[in-house]
Amino acid sequence: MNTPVRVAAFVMGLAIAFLAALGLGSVVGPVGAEPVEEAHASESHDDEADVDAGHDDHEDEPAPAEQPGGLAVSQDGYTLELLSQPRPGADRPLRFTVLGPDGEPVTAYDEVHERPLHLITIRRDGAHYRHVHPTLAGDGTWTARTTLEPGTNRLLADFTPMGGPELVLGTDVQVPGAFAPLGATPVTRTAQVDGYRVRLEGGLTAGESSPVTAVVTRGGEPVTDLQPYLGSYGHLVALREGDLAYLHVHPEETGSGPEIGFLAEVPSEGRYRLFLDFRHRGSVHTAAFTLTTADGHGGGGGHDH
Ligand SMILES: [Cu+2]
Repeated sequence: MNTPVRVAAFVMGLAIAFLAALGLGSVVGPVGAEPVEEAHASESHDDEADVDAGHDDHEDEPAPAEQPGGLAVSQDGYTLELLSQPRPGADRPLRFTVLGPDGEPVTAYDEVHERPLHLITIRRDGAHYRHVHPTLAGDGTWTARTTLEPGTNRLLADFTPMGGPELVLGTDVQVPGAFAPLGATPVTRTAQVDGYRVRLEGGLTAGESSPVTAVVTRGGEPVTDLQPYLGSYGHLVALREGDLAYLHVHPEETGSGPEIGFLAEVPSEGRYRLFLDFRHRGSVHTAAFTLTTADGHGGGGGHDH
C-alpha cells in the first residue's frame, strides 16, 4: 500500500471506530469529515496526523463512552480475587473477595437491586448462565454456592462498595473436565423454560437505549401474577458475545405481567446473549435469548413506536 492509501484506510477505520463508539446518527456529518481533512493536509507525516486526529476527536467528544463492565479484574482501585479453586459439580462453595484501594478486603457494600453483590457465572462460550447472591463474612470473604461446568468460566461480580463506584469486575475460572463447546447461537427471541414460554419484543441498537419487552405465557395463557424479584418484576442481564462484556439493562415500570419492560444499552454492533430472571409462584426461572443489533426492532413482534 502506498502512503496516501494507507492513510485513507487508517482514517476510514478511525472514523468507523469513532462513529461506532458514538453511535449517534446526528453527529455523523461533522465527526466523519474532520479527521479526513486533517490526514490529507499532512499526508507525508501520517504518524503525526494519526496522533492529531486522535487528540481532536477526544476533545470534541461530549463525554467519552464508558467501557462496558465486566471486562476487567481490577478497576478504580478495586480488585476481584478468587480465594478457592473451583471444582466441577453441583452446589459447590466458591470463595472470593474484593480488595479495595488500600489493598484490604472490602467489608461494606451498598445494596443495589436489593443485594450487596450479584454474581453471574457463565461458561466462556455463553452456556450455563447462573445468577446467585453470595453471603458476606465479616472479614470481607464472599461465599457463593453455585454449579460450575467444566471449561473456562467467567465470574462477573456486580457491586458498589459503600460510598464507592458502581463496579462490575470479572475473572476467568478454569474448571477441569471435558466439555462440548456451544458454538454460534442463532438469534433466539423465544425461550421455553420450566413450562413457561417467554418472547422478547423489541431490538438492540448500538449506542442507544432500546426498549426490550419480555412477554411471559404458560400453557398459552398470559401470566399476569408475576412476583417481584430484586425490586422489579424481572431482572435482565445482557452479555456481549465474544468478550462477555456486561451491559446495563434498566427495568421499566411495568405491572405483574405478562409484559416486563426494560431499557437496554449496548455499546457496539454485534451479538448479545440476554438472560431474564423472573419469579412466579415462589420460584425464579431463567430464560435465555440471543439478539443482534442487525436484527433491528420488532422482529415481527408488536413494538409500535
Ligand atoms: Cu443478583
